[in-house]
Amino acid sequence: MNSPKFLQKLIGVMLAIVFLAGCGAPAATPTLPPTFPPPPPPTATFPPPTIPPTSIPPMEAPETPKNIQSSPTVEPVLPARELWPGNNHMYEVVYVSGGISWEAANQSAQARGGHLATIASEAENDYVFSIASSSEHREGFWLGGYQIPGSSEPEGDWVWVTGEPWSYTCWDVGEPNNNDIPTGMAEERLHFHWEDSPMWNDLPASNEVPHGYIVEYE
Ligand SMILES: [Ca+2]
Ligand SMILES: [Ca+2]
Repeated sequence: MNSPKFLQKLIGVMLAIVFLAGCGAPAATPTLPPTFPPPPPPTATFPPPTIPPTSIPPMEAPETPKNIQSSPTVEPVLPARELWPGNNHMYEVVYVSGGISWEAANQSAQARGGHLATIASEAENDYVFSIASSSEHREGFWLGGYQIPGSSEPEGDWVWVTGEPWSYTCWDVGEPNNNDIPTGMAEERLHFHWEDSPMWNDLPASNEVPHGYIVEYE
């Protein structure tokens, strides 16, 4: 019974069994965990928000600084005009922050209906100085005196813009000196030398250091 043929058949049957066992229905593919996390669910897309035009405030033009002006600031220092009982004239102090020349001040005073203040007496000088003075030691305000061209220097032929007599003077010590320091220019216009002094000085007509003038209304 244990012939080679029998053994061969036995081996063949066993191989067939093994073959069928290994080659039967394909084994189910093992479920492997995903290598990468699943993609996130698509996010909902929303249209860009729309803002009603009415909710957007209109662009406003930049505000112009009120304290910056292209021309000199002209403003009265005191209540518009003051009456001096000494002659019943009105006086007005006009402050020009950037300075002003005598010629410009003279024209401005006339445009206001008056003239640069003319001083006929010590009482008038004291009064006019009292309304124009301050504790600041700066060049004082223009007055209505000037020197006729070609006059003898430094004191010859000073006159008032009104033509009234040049009878009273209140020159500061050493003035008039007809010498603008440091330019050396001739001086032929009148002003209070300093804000804190009633004394006078002569200055060039083009000088713009005085920061105001005094108008007299008759
Ligand atoms: Ca002079
Ligand atoms: Ca002078």
